[in-house]
Amino acid sequence: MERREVLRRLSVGGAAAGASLFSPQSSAAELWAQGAPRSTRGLPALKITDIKTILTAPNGIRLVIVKVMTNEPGLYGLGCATFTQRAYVVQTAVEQYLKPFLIGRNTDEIEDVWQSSYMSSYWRNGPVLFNAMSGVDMALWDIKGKRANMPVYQLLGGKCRFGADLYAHTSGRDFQEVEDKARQAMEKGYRHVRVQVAVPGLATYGAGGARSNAAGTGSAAVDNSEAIGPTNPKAIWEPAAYTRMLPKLFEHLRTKLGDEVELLHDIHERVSLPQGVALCKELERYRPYFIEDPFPPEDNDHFRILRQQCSTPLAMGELFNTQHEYVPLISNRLIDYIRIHISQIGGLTSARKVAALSEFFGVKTAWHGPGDQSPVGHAAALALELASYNFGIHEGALFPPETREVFPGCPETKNGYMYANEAPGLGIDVDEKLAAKFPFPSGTTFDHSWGTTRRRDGTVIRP
Ligand code: GCO
Ligand code: MG
Repeated sequence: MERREVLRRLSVGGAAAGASLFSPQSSAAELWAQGAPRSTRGLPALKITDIKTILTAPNGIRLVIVKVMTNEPGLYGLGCATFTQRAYVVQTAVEQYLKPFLIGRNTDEIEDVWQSSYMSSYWRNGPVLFNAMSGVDMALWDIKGKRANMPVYQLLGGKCRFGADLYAHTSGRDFQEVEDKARQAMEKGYRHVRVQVAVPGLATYGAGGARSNAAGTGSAAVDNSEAIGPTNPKAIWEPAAYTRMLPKLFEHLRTKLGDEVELLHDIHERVSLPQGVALCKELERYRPYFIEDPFPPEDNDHFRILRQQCSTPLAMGELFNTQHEYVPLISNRLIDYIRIHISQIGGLTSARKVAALSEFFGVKTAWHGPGDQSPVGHAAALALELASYNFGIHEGALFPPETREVFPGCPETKNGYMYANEAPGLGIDVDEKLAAKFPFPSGTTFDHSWGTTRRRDGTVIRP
């Protein structure tokens, strides 16, 4: 189309703005202001009037929820900004920095709110700032969905599956206990189970020890009365015994449970490069659905070496913040599942781009969804999963009764699937009065079991 014709059509659309519209003298700001009314045609203009955080721990886990209020009475959005180990810093980032910057902004402009928030500090992204932005971002998608009277998955392209396959968490002190728990999950309809087993005498991730809950979310109450340090670690970890034991667990489970069930495992970045390669090679014959986080993000280049050695499917990403970390792994086809934490990378606006990019490189989504992702975050992940062709699996966190009461509209789980509840927006609410009845655990600002796992010689290691 001719430039003159474009300008003519735009001028007709914006007749109210007068003859000066798009004149060569107009500043970018004027053009922007003149364009705004057209973008909300048919709907009243909606502005952000307030933003706040709701801190609650119905399950003993420190959740941070962001609530974005608008000038339409009763219309607000919710997002998840949870970062359990630094929750109060996220609260400050939302309330002291994003709130004053965003009040008065048009709620429709989700992409622009994201980009301008991103550029509102010279040093960008990272934990805390991105958690805060994720919370606001999800809340704006929630508002847009409510405004359109549609579930968010509709705005993202509409359903391409009826529900999201879930994996159950199972863990045990020994092989038998893991097998029993896996069977229980399978009886409930799960087709995928994550299996973690304790290594005697060691603080094994996900199976008791340093953090004793199954999801390893760090919510276990910790006694901080004595000084923890190199000579008095809270938990000991040595990888050798674990790398010898894990293939035996898979052998046991394949023999007892058969071939049909999909088995998953999280290494939690606790082995060296040669150990990770050897382990993934050995596990290949048991056909795991995926092996997660063999290495930390700091060692991203290890994946190139591992990838050449075996066909074991690899999942990676819950610790990533920014595209510098994950784009090379995706575009070089070095992983099979991207496990980014949506409440960590900037919300749905970032995640939908990651999902689209991943599809073109044969990488599926397996968004991080442990107990320290709030149900609001799970609802956001689910919306994207229902609309993404390259969805792989949803990490199945259980929502205990207290959590369900605090968050009416929690996604439903049945037969190993998670279902959207079909309400407009993210479909989930928060009962603020009830949330206030579950304050953060008192004593410390986070569980000091983090940062206290050590080798036998006292060297501190990753959790
Ligand atoms: C997982 C994760 C979690 C993390 C936790 C950290 O795969 O579910 O590894 O269990 O350890 O989210 O706070
Ligand atoms: Mg993990």
